[in-house]
Amino acid sequence: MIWNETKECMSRDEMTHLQNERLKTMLARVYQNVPFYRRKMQEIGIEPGDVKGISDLPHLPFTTKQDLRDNYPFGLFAVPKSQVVRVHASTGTTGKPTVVGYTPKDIQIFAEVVARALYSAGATNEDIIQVAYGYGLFTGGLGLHYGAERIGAAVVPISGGNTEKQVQLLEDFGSTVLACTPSYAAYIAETLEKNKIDPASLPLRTGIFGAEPWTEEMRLRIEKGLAISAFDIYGLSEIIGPGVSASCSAQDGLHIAEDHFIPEIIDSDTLQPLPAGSTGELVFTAVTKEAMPLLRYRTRDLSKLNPEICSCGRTSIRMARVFGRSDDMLIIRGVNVFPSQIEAVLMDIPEAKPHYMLIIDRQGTLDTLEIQLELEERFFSDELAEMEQIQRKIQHKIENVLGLSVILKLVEHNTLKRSEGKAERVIDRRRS
Ligand code: DLL
Repeated sequence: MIWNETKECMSRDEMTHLQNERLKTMLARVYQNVPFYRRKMQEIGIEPGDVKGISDLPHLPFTTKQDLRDNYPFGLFAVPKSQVVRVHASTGTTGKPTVVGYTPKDIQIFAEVVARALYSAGATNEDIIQVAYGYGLFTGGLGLHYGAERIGAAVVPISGGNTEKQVQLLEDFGSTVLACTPSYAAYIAETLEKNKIDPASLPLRTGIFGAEPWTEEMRLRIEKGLAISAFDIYGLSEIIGPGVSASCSAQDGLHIAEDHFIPEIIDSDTLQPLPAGSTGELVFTAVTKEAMPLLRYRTRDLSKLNPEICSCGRTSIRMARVFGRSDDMLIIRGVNVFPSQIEAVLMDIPEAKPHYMLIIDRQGTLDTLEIQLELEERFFSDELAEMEQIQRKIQHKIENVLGLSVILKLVEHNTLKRSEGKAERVIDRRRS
């Protein structure tokens, strides 16, 4: 089902025309209203009138998270504060949070793009959507909330946490759609199992998960654990929040709402645009946002773009599942690994639970990677020999795929911290 066929199924020519017009309007607005952008454009001698359309994007300046911090809190707003009706912020681990603002029209666009994502996951006004993303400064809760209301579904705004209550409402209210992070979905699935509730007996049928990297292997795990179909939703506060893109029934990439957010893939080192199909850093230009339109925002997220028309009927460009951020890459004894590569191996091992931690340390001059992994209880044994055998088997598999020796610690059930929001699975002791 397609929420907005006019916009999601445009011909490429129509889409390019729309993007060209919207980009020109946006540039004129930011040049006029945001001193930061006027200065940046003056520095390179470009005026809005010089830009003919999206083919000129590579000549325009980037925006980075640091630019948002330097203009904290409201310095990049393109409208007077009287027109701003909401702010969100991403906490970030270091430094000041990044703040984003919305006008009433921005809130409408936000609801529209999340509505598209929900439809794309098969949700309709018949559904009861349990929103277990955090509500608050984080965009997940309110973003999904407004999108769910837009399609006319019944929203259960439970927010994140309180897992026993989540399970109770899944049973009592018969929620049909669950929206939360994939790591929290895995925790909810485990709680069902603990409470001896057969997921297939629940009305729950669909999940819309995102806000953190996850793998296809994890998606299959969650589908099984909750007896649902699971879909990927991507977004970031700086661009709008969730709904920048979402996967569809084809399960082959995420359709970008490119009438609002124009994507590019660049090489993070040379900053040059890469052709479709190459892996690199995602960059978005938010052309319709009123309060805080960003020009060529560098997301640090790694993906690739696929312009082929999808079997679902949407013509919008697709991005591959984000497998990590450029700053997530671990360099261990000279080998580059992304946590998601490790997850893919672990989730392919039947004995492994979807709960693991990666601990990187340095012994002398040597980096070490310790993987702590919980085992399915039925595989846990008092027999040392049996445990050693499982341990060797898993370790061998990981080392084979990663080309890196690791320390594998099989830990007892419930040892590792469960995630109720964005999972934190990496501790890098080399940095402390
Ligand atoms: O996480 C918005 C969101 C809420 C998306 C709910 C999906 C669902 P931020 O807190 O600003 O916003 O974090 C944005 O999270 O740059 C990615 O690194 C990561 N991320 C978001 N969605 C995905 C996803 C929200 N589906 C940052 N897959 C982004 C992988 C994701 N990473």
